[in-house]
Amino acid sequence: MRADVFCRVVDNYGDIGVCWRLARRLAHGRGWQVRLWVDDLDAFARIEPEVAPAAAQQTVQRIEIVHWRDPAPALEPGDVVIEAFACDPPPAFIAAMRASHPAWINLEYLSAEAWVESCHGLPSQRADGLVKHFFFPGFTAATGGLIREPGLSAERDAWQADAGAQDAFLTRLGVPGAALSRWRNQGARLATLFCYPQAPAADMAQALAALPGGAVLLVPQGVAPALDAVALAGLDIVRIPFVPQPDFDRLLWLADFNMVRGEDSFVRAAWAGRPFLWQIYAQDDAVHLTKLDAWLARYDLPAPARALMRAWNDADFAQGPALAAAALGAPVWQAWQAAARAWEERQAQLPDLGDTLADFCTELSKTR
Ligand code: TRH
Repeated sequence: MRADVFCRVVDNYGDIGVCWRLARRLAHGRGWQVRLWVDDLDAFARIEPEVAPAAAQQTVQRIEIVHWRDPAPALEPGDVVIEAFACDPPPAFIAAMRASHPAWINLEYLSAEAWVESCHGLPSQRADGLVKHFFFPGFTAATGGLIREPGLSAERDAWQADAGAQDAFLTRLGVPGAALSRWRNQGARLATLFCYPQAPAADMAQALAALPGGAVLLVPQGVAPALDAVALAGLDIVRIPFVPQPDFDRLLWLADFNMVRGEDSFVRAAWAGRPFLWQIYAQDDAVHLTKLDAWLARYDLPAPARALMRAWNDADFAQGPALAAAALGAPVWQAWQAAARAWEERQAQLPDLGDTLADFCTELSKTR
């Protein structure tokens, strides 16, 4: 199968993060010939350093990457066209699709809301004769599922068992020996922070510092700049570089506690099987809080952890430090760890989105 995947980087890294992961699943997992169209190669290069930002066309990890500019290069559509998040392929490309009639998918944003199940897979007939199908990621078997590579559990478990490799990795990221030793030998919690600017990061830093044993907090460059002015006795704040996606997974797998955001890092933190806080992407009219609650309703968390998750996404974090102290301290912490493992194990039973999407497209192609 030859697939064109279209990605417009609206903001941040999630759009390309999801598309790059999907492109690799289809190319490496299913042997598809994938062409990935991306409008912002600078953002792409931050999560995949093999990408050359100035190249009009290039091949990385057996995936053809096209810099999607205006006018778009005139290329023949493949068997499958996947547009991510309703990003609209170029008009000339759609005109060419009218001749070849590829399977056409709109990959939607992730949501735990119940209506997603009834919309997943629905066709939309266009006036020009083409049909677009809506494909929804999700948390149940009636959706497209979540991206999860087949070897993930084994790779993660081996990594989590290999303290030497973890230490070498953290040292390579610039984590000082003293911070490492604090985590390994003095009972400090190792946390990561990848959040939006409005996150109450300084308050959370206070809560981490107050933990028995304190904490080491790893923060990618540019994230939560206010932390640069924070100095607390119980907390080492360490700036780390942006890393390629596979290394970002390793980071999430080794930390005790991850604070993540958006869509892709949220799913990847869940796959770590460890407690995490999710900062959902804010939308107008607080629509995102409905989505957050829909997800919380599916995730059996101890009450203080649930309250902390809600507070982390609230404009008012007044109760946050007290909630963090309760959720990160014993015995809630142990219950949260167990809940994170249970959720991960349950979700791992569902098919991978790469497979469900590939199967869906293959079926559609038969009816072309
Ligand atoms: O960057 P995000 O906030 O992206 C978003 C936004 O919510 C966006 O509006 C929405 O359209 C999109 O998600 C789906 O957060 P997210 O989704 O977690 O994406 C970050 C990506 O960056 C993810 O693929 C992981 C990757 N990443 C690295 O590869 N290395 C790193 O060092 C870091 C910090 C992230």
